[in-house]
Amino acid sequence: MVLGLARTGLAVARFLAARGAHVVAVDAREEDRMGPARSELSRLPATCHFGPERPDWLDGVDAVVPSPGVPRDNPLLVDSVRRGIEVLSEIELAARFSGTPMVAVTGTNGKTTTTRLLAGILEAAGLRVFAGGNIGRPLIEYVDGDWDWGVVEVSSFQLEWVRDFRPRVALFLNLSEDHLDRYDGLSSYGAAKARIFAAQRAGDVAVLNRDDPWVWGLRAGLGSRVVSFGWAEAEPGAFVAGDDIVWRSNGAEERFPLRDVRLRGVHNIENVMAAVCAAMAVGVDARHIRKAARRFPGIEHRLEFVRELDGARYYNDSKGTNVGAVRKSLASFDEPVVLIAGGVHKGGSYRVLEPLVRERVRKLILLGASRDLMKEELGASADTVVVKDYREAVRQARAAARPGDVVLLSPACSSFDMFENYAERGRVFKELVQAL
Ligand code: UMA
Repeated sequence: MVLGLARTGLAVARFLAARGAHVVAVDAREEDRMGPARSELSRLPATCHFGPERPDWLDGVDAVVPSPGVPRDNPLLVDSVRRGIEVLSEIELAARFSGTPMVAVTGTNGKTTTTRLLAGILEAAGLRVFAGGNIGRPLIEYVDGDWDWGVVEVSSFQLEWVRDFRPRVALFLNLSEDHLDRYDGLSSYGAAKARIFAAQRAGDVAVLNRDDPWVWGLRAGLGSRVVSFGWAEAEPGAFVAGDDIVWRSNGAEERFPLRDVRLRGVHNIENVMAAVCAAMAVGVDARHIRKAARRFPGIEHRLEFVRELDGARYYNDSKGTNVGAVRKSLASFDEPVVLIAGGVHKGGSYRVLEPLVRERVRKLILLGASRDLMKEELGASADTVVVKDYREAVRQARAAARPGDVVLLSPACSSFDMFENYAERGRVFKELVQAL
């Protein structure tokens, strides 16, 4: 059974059908809301069920592959567990069929930047490499390719149902509140992410953030070799000394000049340190790392510079979908910030942003489903206005910004109240800013 039929589910159904399986394809959407997926499924050897789940759909099913967006309390998953039917995530299925060694990257923030940078480093070293997973294209689509290495961004959702998924190098970048609509607290969210290390063995490498107490606390329980990154000197791993990132292990040392890093923000230095640790563990020559770091421009929707207008600089950080990300984004600017935020509330509190908002935000512009809650929690810390849509938000931002300011879209929320996804939100914001 393939449960959930969007990007992941369709790719899994295609993969299984190509290997001779009969697929039971299930989605909670009604048939007339399935879009182009419906016609693709009709060409596969598949029995399709749409709409509210029924337990008899599981009859005769050998295994269930849920999409990342399907929560553990979905009735078909609860029933599968009760009936002893194996549940495995798409990355678990892919790992069982793939012989490609993998570097896997998880953490609340920085995953995509680190994944792309690492793929760039391995490419610069002449390796055939793919970058897949949560980043956009499901891992299962790379199983049949001819690769030296794969770099996989993995989310907590994808790690909920893994057993034998065994990355040779696994990175856990950081943990802060996110997805509390799906987990009952930080530790169950973190525990799902920590499954990235579950199948690792002695020859494998775990890359941990020494400055994140929750992540660093995992080190004692791991079966793999621990390498770490952090701001203060320690080894084996990476730290910052003077104008360099320094990597040190067993008497060997390499230096990576900070001036080569084009990315903005202290958190990006952490992402580069993590990538250095992973690339060194893979065995890449340090000069390829330096070359790839110099070339890496960053990723779209993550502190992405849009334009300068009347002396104010506009940044699109639509991928800042949780408070941890917004905190790091705000901390990246010394200039006064006009902040646009709001969207779908994911649980948790915005109050952790209070000190930074008070210190840096000239004007807070709120919109979307969470606007009233955000106003209640942050409104006293900055001059705040609530607006109805993005056009109005961008107009107000322009009016509030003075020369030298930064206008920043960094929502702390997901986008599904007004957009298809964060990428569409970011594109709309950029278009409105360009049209000013
Ligand atoms: N569905 C059900 N029953 C349910 C819940 C959902 O049938 O109980 C169905 C929906 O009707 C829909 C499908 O499941 O048809 C949606 O599945 P999905 O949400 O897993 O969507 P995919 O397109 O397969 O995208 C997933 C990831 N989505 C999520 O984790 C929510 C994508 O990550 C990922 O890029 C893609 O697989 C490929 O690996 C996105 C994301 O938001 C970017 N990730 C979160 C994040 O980064 O914070 C974790």
